[in-house]
This record gives sequence, structure tokens and C-alpha cells, in this order.
Amino acid sequence: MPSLIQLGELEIAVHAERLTAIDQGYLLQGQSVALFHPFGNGYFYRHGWHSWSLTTWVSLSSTLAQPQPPLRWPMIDHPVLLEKYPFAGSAVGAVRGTRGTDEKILSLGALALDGHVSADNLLLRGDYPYAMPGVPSEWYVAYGPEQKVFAAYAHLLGQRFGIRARHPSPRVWCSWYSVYTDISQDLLLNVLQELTDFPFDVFQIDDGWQQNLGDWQSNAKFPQGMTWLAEQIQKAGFTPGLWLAPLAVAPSSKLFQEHPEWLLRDSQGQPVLAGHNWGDRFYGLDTTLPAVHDWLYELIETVRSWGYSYLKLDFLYAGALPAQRHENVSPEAALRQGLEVIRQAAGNAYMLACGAPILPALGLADGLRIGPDVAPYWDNPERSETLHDLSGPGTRNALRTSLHRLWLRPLVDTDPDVAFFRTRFNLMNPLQSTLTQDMAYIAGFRATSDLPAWLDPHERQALLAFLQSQPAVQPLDRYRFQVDQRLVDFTFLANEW
Ligand code: 9PG
Repeated sequence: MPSLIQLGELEIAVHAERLTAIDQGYLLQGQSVALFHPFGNGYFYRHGWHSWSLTTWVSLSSTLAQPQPPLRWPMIDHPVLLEKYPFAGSAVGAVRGTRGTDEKILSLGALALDGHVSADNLLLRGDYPYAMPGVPSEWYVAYGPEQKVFAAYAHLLGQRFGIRARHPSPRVWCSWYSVYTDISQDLLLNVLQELTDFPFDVFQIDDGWQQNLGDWQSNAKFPQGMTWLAEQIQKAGFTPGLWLAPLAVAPSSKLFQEHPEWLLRDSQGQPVLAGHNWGDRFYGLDTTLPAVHDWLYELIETVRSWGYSYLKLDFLYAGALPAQRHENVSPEAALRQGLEVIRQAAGNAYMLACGAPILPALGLADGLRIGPDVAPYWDNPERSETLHDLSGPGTRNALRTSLHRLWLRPLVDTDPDVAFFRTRFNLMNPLQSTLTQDMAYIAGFRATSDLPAWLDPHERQALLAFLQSQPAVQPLDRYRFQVDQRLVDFTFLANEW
């Protein structure tokens, strides 16, 4: 028998094991809960599984097709959620009508790890697909203006998982979005020289320094080694930062050969596919194995001893895939175990979680990538449209998902990815590049990959001003912000489907 609850002017029938009224809403208990909502074919707030996964309001009558190909699914979103794409999401979901940006929303948010929320024109449902005996299956339901409802949910998440936001976030120069894997010791030393006049806090080396995914030693492009390079970065006045994908393993790595028993496996004993990148498949580690804990601890301790105290930890979802594990805990609880070990070894180093399921990173990571990769282009239609994959690199995809995750700001530094100032090697028009800068202000995380040598005098000036200013940001509605005296409008990203 459903119970009836009163939420503002709404009377709603709810299926749950237990209901408790709290501030602005109710706590529900149950492995599966359901709310009968009154919005028919209104909109569903779909919150994707990890950093890159599509997060947006989508019409409940949308015909948005499932992303292809399945070989890449874990890189895109949770495989179980993709089965019901786009009407299923991770951790939190909401429904509303079609009136406009002031419409109140009805939200359902998981207060434990691994929650899934789905909707149709009658129901808003919550499920804990991996609920374990003794683990509370708790939810928060609320109704009201979007900002208030999400703020109340964030507050409860902070109580349960912790808060590590460090506003203001460090200002980061990151090597990825200019030279990608073509980094080398010499190239980075050159950039370091060019950057001396710019007030960055962190100089972050991205993918391309390591021997392999799993083999975290420097390759031949770094002849003096990572310690020496960290010293040069420090001498130039920056905090050394380093990219790692500590839970991802390439089949060609030594780690894969030496410790096949550390990989996540399915019930047939086959390694669980984590994705396809770097020209091959890759797999994830079982972060419930004591031997993996020791290895992770040592890896992070080593990187710290080299002198890196800003760690970009990428492809973290690889540790949270459904699999048979050494310990019978849920996938996200397993990831959280791994992140706890990493946090212990990292001490007070800044941890930026990327490609990360959201809730498991809270209270452990200082920063969190809240969208997919930007790129020096607006969109890649082959991937966004032909393959229906809205999690791929491209500024439009990145802005859309980051915009819908700003409610996480009280909990963690929210990284919307880098801003662009260059016109060289950039296919975007100046307005599109400006949007990446404004998103950095709004999310409170300023970073770029632009090489000073690529900037004309005007662009150099713009980058300097960006690093030196922290404009006042006032949200006006869901998609419009006042940034100092200017209006920044992302309404073009609303209700696309
Ligand atoms: C390094 C990069 C950068 C970047 C990360 C992550 O789906 N994909 O094809 C896909 C490719 C790259 C990627 C994410 C997804 O980028 O977000 O900042 O560190 O790895 O390899």
C-alpha cells in the first residue's frame, strides 16, 4: 500500500518501507522506492554516473537514442543505466513540468552509494541494485525550487560523506588540451619558462609521461626522471601536478602480466571491460584486495616522494564496475575503499577525481571533474550525433553536463575543465571560447592548457586578467548567471531533447 505525503501543494503517493519527515522533504527507506508524480510527459533530470556521463534535463517523451558502440559503454556511463537511456541516472533524479525555469521540481536523491533513479510519465523510482544486508538504503525526496532542493540534498550528502571544497581552487596549467600525449621533458621545460609571468598555482603534467597504464614509471621522453622535473616546476614557482589513472590497467602492461589476479572479473572469470582507449581495451583493479591496497598506497607514496602534491586521478570508474570482488561489497563501496587508501597515502596533497562516480569521491577528493572533456572545437557530430554519445570530448558536451552539476559546489571543488584563450589551433569562435572562461568563473575552478607561445598579445592579456580576477557570480535562474556586471546565458543548452 502506498502512503500519501504532502510536499508543498503536492499530495504524492509513495512506495517505501519507511518514511520520516525532515526539513523540506522526507527521508525514505527501501531498496526500491517509487513516487507517483503529477508531471506526465514533463522533464526528467538525468544525472550521469561518472564525470563524463550525460547530465541534463531531458523530456520524458524524448527519443534520444542509446550511445554506441557498447565496447565503450563504461567510458560513457553505467552499463545498467544505458539500458534505460536516457530515463535512468545515478544517485539523483528529478521530474518537473514544462512551464519554464521557475517550475518547482520533485527530486529523489540517494544517500548511500550505488543508487539509481529512473522515471517515466507516472513514476519516479529509486533502486539500490547492489544493496547489501545491513547497509541502509536511504533516500531523500523533496519538492520546491530547483536550487533549494539540490542545496538540501547536497547538505545531506555532506553530512554523510564529508566536505572537502577548498574555495578558492588552485589555478591550474594542464598539459592535455594543447599537446595531448606529445609531452616531453624538453617541451614542458619550455612551457615552464614561458609561464613564469602567469600566476598559476599548479603546473600539471597530464597523460603521456608514463610507461603504460599500470606501469607508473616515466618513459624515455623524460630522461632526467619525474623527481628532477618536479624540482624544476617548483623552482619556477608552481606546485607540481601529475596525472595518473591508478585503477586502470592495459593488457600490454607489466602489471597485467604480473598480477592478473588483481583485475576485476565477471562471473565467468573474464576480466571486466573498462573501456577502449590508447588503441586497446583496458580493465579495472579490484580495490577490495589487500594486495591492491598495498600497491595503491605505495604508488601514491612514490609519486608524492617525487615531489607531486596535486594529483589528477583519472578513469576512476574502472574500479567501480559491476564484478565479482574479493570482498562482497557494492561496486561504489569498493571504489570508495580504494579512494580511502589513496587519500591516506596522499596526505594533504590535492586530489582531483576525474572519470569518477560522484558520490564515492565526496569527502575524499578535493576537486571533481563534473563534465566530459572540453576540446578546441565545439562539437564532434560523428560521436555526438551518429553514435548518440554526448559524453565525448567537445566544448558543448562539457558545458552542458557541468552546468547541470553546479549544485555539487558546496561539497567539492567543481572542475568544468579548462578554458580556452587561444585562437591558434582552436576551431571555436571567440564567443564559444568565452563561454569556457565564464564557466570557469561560475564553477569556481580556473584552468587552461593554452601555451603562452600560441597567444597573441591580446589573448595573453585576457589569460592574465582571468587568473587575477574572481568575479562575483549570482545565479539568476537555472541557466543564467550574473558575472560581475555581465549576463552569461546558457539557455541554449536547455531542453535540447
Ligand atoms: C588523458 C585524458 C585527460 C582528460 C580526461 C581523460 O571517451 N573518451 O574518448 C575520452 C577520452 C579522453 C578522456 C575522456 C574520455 O580524457 O578527462 O582530462 O586527462 O583523459 O588521457
